[in-house]
This record gives sequence, structure tokens and C-alpha cells, in this order.
Amino acid sequence: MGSLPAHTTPADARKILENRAREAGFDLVGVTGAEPLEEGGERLREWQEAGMAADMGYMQRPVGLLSNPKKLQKSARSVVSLGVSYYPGEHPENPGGGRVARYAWGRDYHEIIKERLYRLRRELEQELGTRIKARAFTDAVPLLERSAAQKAGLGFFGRNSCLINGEIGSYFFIADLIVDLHLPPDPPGTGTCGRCTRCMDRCPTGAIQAPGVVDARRCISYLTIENRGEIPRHLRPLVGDWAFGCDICQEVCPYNKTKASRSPWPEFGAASGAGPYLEIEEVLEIRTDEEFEKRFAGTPLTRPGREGLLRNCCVSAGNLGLRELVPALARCLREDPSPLVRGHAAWALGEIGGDAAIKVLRGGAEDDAWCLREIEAALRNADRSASVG
Ligand code: B12
Repeated sequence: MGSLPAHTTPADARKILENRAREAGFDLVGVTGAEPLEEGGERLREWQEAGMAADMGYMQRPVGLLSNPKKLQKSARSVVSLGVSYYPGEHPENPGGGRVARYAWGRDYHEIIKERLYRLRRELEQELGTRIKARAFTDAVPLLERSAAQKAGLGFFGRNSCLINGEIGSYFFIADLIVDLHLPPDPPGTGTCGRCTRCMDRCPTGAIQAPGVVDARRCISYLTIENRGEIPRHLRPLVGDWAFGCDICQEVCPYNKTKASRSPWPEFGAASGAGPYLEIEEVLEIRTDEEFEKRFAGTPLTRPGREGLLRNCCVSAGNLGLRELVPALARCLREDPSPLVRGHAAWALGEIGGDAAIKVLRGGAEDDAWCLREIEAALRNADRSASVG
């Protein structure tokens, strides 16, 4: 088990950690013990039992695993929780693209943050003069990171379930260093949403079922990132122009309106990755996984895979009513190897409507049963708007 040299008190070690973490670019630093996260575990159990984890298999793992840092590292004594702002600014007015959630404008945060975490560990080892056994990660292992971060003092749970920090809002990643050192724990994070319910009122799909409880099955972030299947037809119009993730419950939060300041990490800026909008036509032309991987390598946008991202871009095109995309959607409907993409392309054509779209919908040679149902529904939709118009 790691121990501090005789001349260093736990309080000294805590101060050194704070200084090195800030130098490494972390905005928030806190420590909690490595005991199980009991309240978080209880909430997780209820959430799982209500089916709110949707199809995320990794969130259906046993509560005792997800809520116990010692399952990740036997010798764990403290969890160092760190916050790093990713706020890249506000979306400019939509030029007709697929909207990307702010956390994904730049490079993939997983590797970038992990590297800095291990560097932080090395610096601590040098300065403290002791070996530290550590596990470093962000959003990559089975642990309730928000619960650990709240216990470590990084912020409080907002009604949108995000961890909110009174000084910087909620546009920050949580990163963790589980260490075998005993460090003095911080008091848990406190704060309140007061009477504000904007996030609950403004979520287009009504995903926030109760304060702090998000039903993934309705959350646009889940539907466009983690979901591998169709976006349920009744939810598609509510997804709006979001093509990857969603920030609405954070955008409307008063803490973010007044406290969010741009992340100093250039990796998270729009210039380093996909930026605030995807060019829908360009995405709709990607026909192979290799091409897709090459186009989005090193960004978070690889997560839903080619089919998922094209599915989302079809939905954005339909909701934006982009007539100029009828030819690209027609090519998807005729040529894309994936029924998932073809079915959503049909839906978008139905939403856009007009003679050209109807002609495409009538003229196909589809043989997939689900796609055929999508085409029929799209034709009903397009015909209905034609007769109303
Ligand atoms: C699964 C997951 C998702 C799912 C489900 C989200 C959800 N709310 O559960 C989906 C795909 C929808 C999602 C979306 C997003 N995610 Co996500 N996601 C995760 C993941 C992997 C697990 C979250 C989880 O445990 N959910 C289960 C439920 C039960 O837990 P919970 O919502 O956190 O609720 C906790 C509270 O209720 C808490 N609690 C305990 N006591 C109390 C007391 C009170 C009074 C209250 C209210 C709550 C409370 O206990 C619960 C368990 O910890 C974490 C990484 C990790 N390993 O922790 C990232 C993580 C939560 N996601 C993150 C981000 C950035 C996002 C998005 C903003 C991305 C985007 N822009 O599209 C959205 C935000 C949507 C939202 N409002 O949550 C960050 C959040 C950082 C922050 N400041 O909070 C995390 C921590 C990743 C990271 N390492 O930075 N995500």
C-alpha cells in the first residue's frame, strides 16, 4: 500500500496535489475515500429497475460493481476527482447543419485527459518521493463518476442530473485518479437549483422524469450517441437539428448562462475537431466504415458508428426541412448498405415532402420489411402535407 514519507503530512500531500492538478490544467480538484458510493448506488438501482438504462449494457452491470472504486483497484484508498471544462463557446446560428453537443466539438477527450492524469501521477510521485499505484480514467470504466465527484466536493446534482459547480457551471468532464494513498477527504459538494425547473420544462422529449432522474430512452443524447437502433418515429421530430448529443438541459441552466467560461484546453475547441455543426450532405455520402473512421478519427463522433451518425443526419435534414438535400437523401435510400440509414432517409424525405421527394419515395426497389414500412409512412406523411399545403 502506498504511504507518504515521514516528513510529509496528508495535508501537505493534498496541497501538492491541488497545485500540480491546477498546473496540469484541471479546473476542479477534490478527494474522497474509496468506500462504496451508497446513495449513488441506491439511485442507480432504481434507475436500472425502471428500465431507464435503455440498451446500455455497461450500465446494467451490478450496482455493487458500479458503485465501488475498490472493484477497479483493490488497493484503492482515495479517489481523486478532477473537473476539466470543455466549454468551447456558443453555437453560431445554424447554417443548415447537424448540431453537435459542445463536449464533442474538438478531439476525443478520453485519451487526452488520461495522458494528463498519468502525467499528474508521475509528478506527484516525484514531488512526494513515493510510488503511487493508480488507475486513471474518464468516462471509460464502471464507476459512478458523478457520485464520486459530488462526494469529493466538485459540485452538486442539478435537476438535469448533471454535476453543477457554483463557479464554473456544468460544462466540465469528470476525470478520476484512484490511488493507494490516504489523502484527506474534502467535504461533499453543496449547492441548489432553487426553484428553477428550466431543464425539466425545456427538454423537448420530456426525458427528465423527476429531479435528477434522466430516462435514457427519451434523452436525445442517448438516442443519437449510444442507441444502435432506430430513433423511435414519434421522437424523431423532437430531436430537432441535434445530430450528435444534446445540450439543451445545460444550455437553459442559469449556472451555465452566467458561469461558463471557455476551456483553456485547445484540444476541445471547434478548430480541433468536427466543430458545432456537421455538413449533412458530406456525412450522407459516407458509404463505408473505413471512410467513416478516417473522416472522424480522434473525435468523439466515431461513437455511434457510420450507421448511427448517418441516421442522425437524416433526422436533422428532415427536421430542418432541407429541400436541397433531397438528392443526397435519395442516394442514401437507393444505395446505402444499411437498412437503418435507408429507413431514416425515407423518413426525412417524407418530412421534407414536395414532388421530388415523393417521386423518390415511390420509385425505389426496397426489400427490407422495416424500410418498406418507413417508406409507406413517409409517403402518407408527404401526401398529407401536400394536400394540406
Ligand atoms: C450513461 C451515461 C450517460 C447516459 C445516461 C445519462 C444519465 N443522466 O444517467 C446518456 C447517454 C443519456 C448520457 C448523456 C450525457 N452525458 Co453522460 N454519462 C453516462 C455515464 C457513463 C454514467 C452515468 C450514470 O451513472 N447514470 C446512471 C444514473 C442513475 O446516474 P446519474 O444520472 O449520474 O445520477 C446520479 C444522481 O442521481 C446521484 N445522486 C446521488 N445522490 C443524489 C441526491 C440528489 C438530490 C440528486 C438529485 C441526485 C443524487 O446518484 C446517481 C448515480 O450516480 C457517465 C460516466 C460515468 N462512468 O459515470 C457519463 C457522464 C455522466 N456524462 C457526461 C456528459 C458530459 C453527458 C452529456 C452532457 C453529453 C451530451 N452533451 O450529450 C449528456 C447529459 C445528459 C444528462 N442530463 O445526463 C459527464 C457529465 C459531467 C457532469 N458535469 O455532470 C459524465 C460524468 C462523463 C464524464 N466523465 O465526464 N450520459
